[in-house]
Amino acid sequence: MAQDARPVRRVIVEESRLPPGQYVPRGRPVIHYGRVPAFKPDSWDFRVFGATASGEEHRFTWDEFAALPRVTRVADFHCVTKFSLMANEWRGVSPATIMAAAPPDPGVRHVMIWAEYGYSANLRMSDFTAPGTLFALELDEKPLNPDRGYPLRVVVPHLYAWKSVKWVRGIEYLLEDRRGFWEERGYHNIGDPWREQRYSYQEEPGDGPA
Ligand SMILES: Nc1nc2c(c(=O)[nH]1)N[C@H]1C(S)=C(S)[C@@H](COP(=O)(O)O)O[C@H]1N2
Ligand SMILES: [Mo]
Repeated sequence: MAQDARPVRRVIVEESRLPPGQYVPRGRPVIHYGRVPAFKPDSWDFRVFGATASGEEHRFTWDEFAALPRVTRVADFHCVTKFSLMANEWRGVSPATIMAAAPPDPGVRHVMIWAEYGYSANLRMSDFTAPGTLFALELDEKPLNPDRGYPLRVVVPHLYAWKSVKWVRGIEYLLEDRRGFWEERGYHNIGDPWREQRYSYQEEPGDGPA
């Protein structure tokens, strides 16, 4: 075990806070819509498409993606159904690394995260590039479990967890905002747990696509 990492982690745990209306459950719930997809490394790819700077799609194979530099982020995780998972140690690829390899057009303001089976979630560029946002390959020093998104998920700790897309296969740069899977089904377009932005009826002008 990496004993020297523990004191650092304990400090961060003490600083984590629970947003309004949330609770810490027993155990660590796993939730998603549909089945857990199989991972096939030979056909797996990660595509960056939509409004890229070059106009071309950029494709990473599994070997290419797995070789990208990784960083660690300790963060909490807030599901809109009100449980929170505190102090998860994620390790993975920073959005900045993806954007450097496949830059967006200067007009891009939003990103759609795409997963297996067509699950999706939209993010403002400012949320995508926020310091906590990560393409996670590991949780608590191990590869993700299949039901937590293996091999790759997004974590956006400062937004409700439906935006933390599991089994990610790509991103689409958007010149105009568009709703993802849950955002189309009554959930808030932004989803800030500190402001309890749970449902689309709470949206104010400017929070969502016209
Ligand atoms: N691809 C995909 N990602 C998903 C979901 C899903 O249904 N499909 N559910 C989201 C929701 S609502 C939550 S709360 C978290 C749950 O993550 P966990 O299973 O690791 O706790 O995953 C999110 N990511
Ligand atoms: Mo959720």
